[in-house]
Amino acid sequence: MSGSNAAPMAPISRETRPSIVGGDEPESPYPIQLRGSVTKGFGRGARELGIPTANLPDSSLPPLNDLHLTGIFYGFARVHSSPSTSKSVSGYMASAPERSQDEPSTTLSPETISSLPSRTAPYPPAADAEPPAAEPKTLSAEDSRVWPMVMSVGWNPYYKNEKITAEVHILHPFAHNFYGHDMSVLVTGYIRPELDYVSKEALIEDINTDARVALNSLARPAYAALASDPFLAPSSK
Ligand code: RBF
Ligand code: MG
Repeated sequence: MSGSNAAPMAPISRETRPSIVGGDEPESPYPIQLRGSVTKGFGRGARELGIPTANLPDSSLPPLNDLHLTGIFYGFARVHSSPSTSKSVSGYMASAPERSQDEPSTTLSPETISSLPSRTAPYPPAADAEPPAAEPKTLSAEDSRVWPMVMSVGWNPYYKNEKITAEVHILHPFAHNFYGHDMSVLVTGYIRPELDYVSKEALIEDINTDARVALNSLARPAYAALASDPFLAPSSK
């Protein structure tokens, strides 16, 4: 992935943004499969913006690096119910995990997708508000379902980061934080490049628009069907 920290400044008025992106069906190279153990980021998303993000480790990023495209993407994600068993990050998996027998397959209809709220914050509880559990935490059935997501890939020009990150904002209000859990992410399309902003409020507003655009875009049947893609099936771990 190449680029610089010089992102264009967002126009003052963003009222002209389209409410849906891409064609009626995902086109190559989408969908792109990412998988990794959720890492702790700056904690800035939840604390400062009210928009928590689950960060993917560097080892999960090769399929994105191949794209040579930074910016905001959309698709589906599942946080797997049990914490990652491996100490090292699991990274990108080329093949889908086995579907376990006892977990029901969850489907998301176009109607359900388009009626999901685009605002989910505040969630999950701040990590320091939840002391590390003695036993590994298992997520609830709701928290470990497939949900729509928006993902920011790049340098966060507004915050002038030095290192590229991939942060996933899942459109579901989680009951618990899920650091250390495996997350499968199916990227179905691109929304926009990263921009710099005159204010934090302007950035938040554009992220909320991204969420609305993602839900509208995912409600198209060919995209909604990907919520049941085997790659997103519950992990056998
Ligand atoms: N940061 C930016 O500096 N510019 C952006 O255009 C931008 N867009 C984002 C879009 C989405 C959907 C999300 C989840 C984050 C975005 N961010 C952007 C990153 C934001 O600054 C970051 O999540 C917080 O700084 C927490 O690390
Ligand atoms: Mg984060």
